[in-house]
Amino acid sequence: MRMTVTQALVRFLAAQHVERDGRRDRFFAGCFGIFGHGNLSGMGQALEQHADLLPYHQARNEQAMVHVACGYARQRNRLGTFACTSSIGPGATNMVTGAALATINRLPVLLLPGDTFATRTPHPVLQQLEVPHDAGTSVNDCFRPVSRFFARIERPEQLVPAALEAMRVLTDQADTGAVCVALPEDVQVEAFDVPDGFLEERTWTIYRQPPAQAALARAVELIRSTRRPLVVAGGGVIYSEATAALRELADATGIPIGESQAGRGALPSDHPGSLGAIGATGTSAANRLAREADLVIGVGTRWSDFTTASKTAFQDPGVRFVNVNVAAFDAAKHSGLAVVGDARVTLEALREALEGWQTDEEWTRRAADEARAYGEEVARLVAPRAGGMPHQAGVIGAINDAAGETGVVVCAAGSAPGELHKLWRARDPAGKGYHVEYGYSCMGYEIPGGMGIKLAAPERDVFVLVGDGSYLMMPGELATAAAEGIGIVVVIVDNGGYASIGALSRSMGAAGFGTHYRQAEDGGPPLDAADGSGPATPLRPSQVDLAANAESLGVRTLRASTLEELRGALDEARADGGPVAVCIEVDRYAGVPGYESWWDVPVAEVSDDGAVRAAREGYERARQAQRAYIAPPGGQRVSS
Ligand SMILES: Cc1ncc(C[n+]2csc(CCOP(=O)(O)OP(=O)(O)O)c2C)c(N)n1
Ligand SMILES: [Mg+2]
Repeated sequence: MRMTVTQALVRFLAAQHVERDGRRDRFFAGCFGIFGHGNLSGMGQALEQHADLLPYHQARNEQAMVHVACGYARQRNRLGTFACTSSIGPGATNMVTGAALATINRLPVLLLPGDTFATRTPHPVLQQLEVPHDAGTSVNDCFRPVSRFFARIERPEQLVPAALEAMRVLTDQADTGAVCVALPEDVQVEAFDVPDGFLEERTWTIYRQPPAQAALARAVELIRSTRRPLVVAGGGVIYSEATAALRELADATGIPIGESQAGRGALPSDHPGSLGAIGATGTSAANRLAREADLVIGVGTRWSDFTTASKTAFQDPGVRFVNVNVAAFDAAKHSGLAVVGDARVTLEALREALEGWQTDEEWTRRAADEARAYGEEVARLVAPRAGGMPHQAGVIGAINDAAGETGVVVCAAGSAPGELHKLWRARDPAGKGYHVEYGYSCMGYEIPGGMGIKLAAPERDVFVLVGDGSYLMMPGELATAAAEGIGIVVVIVDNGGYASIGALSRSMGAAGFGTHYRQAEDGGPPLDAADGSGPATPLRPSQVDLAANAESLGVRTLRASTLEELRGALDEARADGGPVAVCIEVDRYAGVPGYESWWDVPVAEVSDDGAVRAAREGYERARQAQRAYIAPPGGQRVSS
């Protein structure tokens, strides 16, 4: 049949399905887009013509629409996503940040930026980058390093292989991430004879890859030979729907479980083997056991520096790693014994092979004792404080209660991700109640990410926890939530700027330089007191009214000044059904402490400032604990 490239593409997208464990669903829930001359007459025309096949949603910012797709994809365990169409130039490059986020977090999103004319006849067109030495380069080449597959459709026929390749990558659990198919504006509207079969319904089956028997056998042998094994659960456990298998392994063997940011909630917090967060933002329970573990079994984790506390978390001189991962790239990290396979199948196989074996009783008991003690610490931290402003930990406690068993909390950057990692009590057995984007930790992800989650799981309450800094980076998508009636609850926490970076700055011997929104009363730079107790000099009142801002975007807005008012506002917001913003000011200086952990951020080696020199000394001391984890998996003790 003869149709334009974009008409064929829209019909193709509507016909794609994905299947796992016998469950089959459409892969694309719809297409988000913002139109300009680079996609209006192509993608825009096709989406209008086929509105019944692929629903179109208008976004307010191209970066945000990629975040919506990511939030959706993560909530659906990567079994669905949105396509995103943009014009050429700035509309396209606005999506580059979203693409990086998707690829780093291994979340499938399909990006369809417009591109300059394939014929090059009218060049240079509006918004075109001219590269004197390379006629084939456009701004869309920025997508190459942040995409798992990139194609530019320079002839209509190229659509067919490119679309099929795009689908293979999007549905490949090891390879998935951003896929970019750049569409020159002239090619978008060109007609061609679409080959038979291209538009037929197609199902991409995700098979659960079993581990190699020999690798499994070695892993079992290694586990049996150790006394203090520890599992670190990553996002892969949740994506693979392996939370029940993880729990069964923990029950059968007594091996305790720590969790990365993406893996948080893989085991409910009330399980005796649940150590909760591990690493730089880890709990005392997880970090104490990590320090002594002689075998670390990473499941579906990519071992970011936060998870390993910059390679200081595991201190046993002979510590070894087993990495269960569907991606060989991650399975090989830390010179681990690579067990390449699906998390669920592999965890089930491990449990079977370890039948009757249990880890050292004393180790399991210690884990349970530490976990219980830390649970008491959490209750203390989230409890309201006497007098003064509310603290963010209290806000987290209130959201945790409002979320109950099935609500979802969403966050990405600032001080809240670390506090959530430490404080959240995970209750959903499938691990879908905790959604902190910490691969890219992208300010501005929170609101559109939350919208994507709500679109994927309308039956769940979605609580977006966003700092004032992150809010100001991307408030505009609230207008989309209002227009489309996407009922998220957005809790805006105002602490006068970048509290997290301010605290980091103080730890470097600086004084929160460049992290305040408010100005100092004396006209000098707004700085913190060295001990972190407050500002160095009084600050002027804030000129920004975030609640008024949210309200102006068409969202019902509630103001809370105490934790009790916040709890009431959260109940009211949940009952509302539409999007609601809840604003609360909190004490910028009341953070949750770290628990025997470290994060490698380098300090100036020379400085005139004594505080910086002292910070450097502390840094050099802390760095002594850093390890390489490079000993061969079957080899001798790790020396450094
Ligand atoms: C897009 C982007 N720019 C910069 C950063 C670095 N950064 C991390 S947290 C942060 C401040 C966040 O401020 P806010 O949302 O108010 O949270 P708070 O630190 O106050 O808790 C900054 C600038 C980032 N993560 N993302
Ligand atoms: Mg802030």
